[in-house]
Amino acid sequence: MDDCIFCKIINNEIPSTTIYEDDDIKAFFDISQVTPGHTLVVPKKHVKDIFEYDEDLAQRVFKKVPMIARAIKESNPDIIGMNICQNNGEIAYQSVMHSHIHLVPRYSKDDDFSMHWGDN
Ligand code: DGP
Repeated sequence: MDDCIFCKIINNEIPSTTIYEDDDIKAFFDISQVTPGHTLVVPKKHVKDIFEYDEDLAQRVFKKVPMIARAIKESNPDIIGMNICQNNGEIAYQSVMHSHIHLVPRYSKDDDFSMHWGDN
């Protein structure tokens, strides 16, 4: 998709801090870090939202999420939990119309960030 910012990141036309990549997905830091390490898992195939996945794509994308979540958690002993969320449709606050899964690490001292997922 020509005007899709995540397609451009996948094609390396726009830089990103990528923590994992394979044939099916790219995982990179969200530009607006809710907490440090906030990562987006993005299918390389352009699908708008959860309603456009077929079963094969869903299996190939979502099965990678636990592995990436573990890698993020293991990167910092202060990470003791994680919010995993996907917004689908403008009504659900999806702002980039290329499907993605948010992985938001939660820290033992999370009050320091004064961030509560869903407050904004
Ligand atoms: P959502 O609101 O669920 O559609 O989340 C979209 C996220 O995408 C939002 O948290 C900010 C992030 N984002 C938007 N543009 C860029 C970008 O150019 N680079 C990166 N890394 N993240 C972006």
